Amino acid sequence: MSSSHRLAVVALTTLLAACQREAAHRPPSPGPSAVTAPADGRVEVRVDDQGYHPATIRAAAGRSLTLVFRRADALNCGEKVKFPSMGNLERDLPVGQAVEVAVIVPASGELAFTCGMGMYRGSVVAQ
Ligand SMILES: [Cu+2]
Repeated sequence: MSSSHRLAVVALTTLLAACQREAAHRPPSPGPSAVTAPADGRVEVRVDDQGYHPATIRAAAGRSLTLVFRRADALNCGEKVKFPSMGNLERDLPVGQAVEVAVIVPASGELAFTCGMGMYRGSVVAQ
């Protein structure tokens, strides 16, 4: 194994360990963990070491929403957000910057989003 490969493995392992540690110590999340999308369809989602706030967004089936992700600090593993059911769409979330992702609420069920390693989880739930 080359040293750069070994470095990558160490970095990945460290990140994964941080994710798992956060998941294990996660207290009940502060504030509302679920919201109903407002009339204008813009939903602010804070990303911090407790995951996504809100983590559940309810909205009418088929409508368009704009999720506005804002990562609070670099001390969390939310540097990427992924949407597995949207062709694995992936966006970088630089600290403090608003990153908009346009989504369509599914006809039924939910549209999931996760951090890069799938530890933080959120969803848009059709209602
Ligand atoms: Cu993660």
